[in-house]
Amino acid sequence: MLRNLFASAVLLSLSTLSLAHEYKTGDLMIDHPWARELPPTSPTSAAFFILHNHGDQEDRLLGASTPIAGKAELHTHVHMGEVMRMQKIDSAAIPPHGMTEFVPGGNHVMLFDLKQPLKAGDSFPLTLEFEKAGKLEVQVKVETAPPGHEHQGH
Ligand SMILES: [Cu+2]
Repeated sequence: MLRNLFASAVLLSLSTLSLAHEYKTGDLMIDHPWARELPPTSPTSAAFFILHNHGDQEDRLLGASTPIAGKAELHTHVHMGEVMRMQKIDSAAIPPHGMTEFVPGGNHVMLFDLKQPLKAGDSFPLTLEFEKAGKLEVQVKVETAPPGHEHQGH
């Protein structure tokens, strides 16, 4: 019974798409959360967005969670000699009157143990937790290519 309730709650949030694809909480604005479509066999994916801070104080993204993945971690890419490797980070600062980008080849929210394939056109809920602004649920759109970004990093 609880399982069914949980499943329909997820389906419901999948079908409620907002038109303006940005979210606000306190002084923060979360612009265009998206994830790349991957083959159904892929057990992991990543979510991206741009965090704007319109306030006078730094805030920090502390973590993320989503019902479609077993685990979500904040990651960044670091240069290890010639190669780029992913590394888990504890938090990401968003400077006052500045922004922090989560983009392919840089910071991202890593999604492990996906419970459903990510298909272009779908969306899924992702809860972001900020040090000052608190928790906020956003809808992540699944897309085939980064929006407006031709440069895909490495
Ligand atoms: Cu990663």
